[in-house]
Amino acid sequence: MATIGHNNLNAKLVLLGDMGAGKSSLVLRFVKGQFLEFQESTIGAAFFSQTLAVNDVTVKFEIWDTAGQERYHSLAPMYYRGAAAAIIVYDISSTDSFARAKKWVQELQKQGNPNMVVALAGNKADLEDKRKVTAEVSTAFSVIFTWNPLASYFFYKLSCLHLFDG
Ligand SMILES: Nc1nc2c(ncn2[C@@H]2O[C@H](COP(=O)(O)OP(=O)(O)O)[C@@H](O)[C@H]2O)c(=O)[nH]1
Ligand SMILES: [Mg+2]
Repeated sequence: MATIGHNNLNAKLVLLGDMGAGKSSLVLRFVKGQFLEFQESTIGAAFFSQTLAVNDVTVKFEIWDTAGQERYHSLAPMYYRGAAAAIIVYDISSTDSFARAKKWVQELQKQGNPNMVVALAGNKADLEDKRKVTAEVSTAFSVIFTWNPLASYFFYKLSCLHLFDG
């Protein structure tokens, strides 16, 4: 949940998505501005924080980077419960990762905080020539729409390989 102090806001952010989609890479970009070609798999979940100044408010993101493997699935509610925002990451070159992303949308719909800001991130945009996921994005969105028309939701096409470069 986002909590406000004197011009300070703490926001819990959770990353969900299939193993290998690029969740840890996205966090590494956001927190350190780096990219690792051989990013190690996350075990369980990892915690990071990043503070940003937005206008005259300081936002401290408390970030939970989850593992993605099915065997850790039962732990996920611990991380998304009370989160102000969730980023569901998939790999545009993997239909399996997109199927998994849709499952996360449905799980948040059933069990997540209804005011949560949800972003769907189609990662590895640099692999455009290997793209497998195209117009299907709208199907995931129709779920979010019917879930809560007042909630905020976003879609990003991104590449951790190039993100924030230059
Ligand atoms: N080409 C490309 N590879 C990426 C991108 N983002 C992540 N990767 C690679 O994909 C693999 C899995 O990334 P990782 O962040 O560990 O995925 P996670 O399991 O979702 O945390 C790693 O080898 C990354 O280097 C991207 O935007 N483009
Ligand atoms: Mg990871």
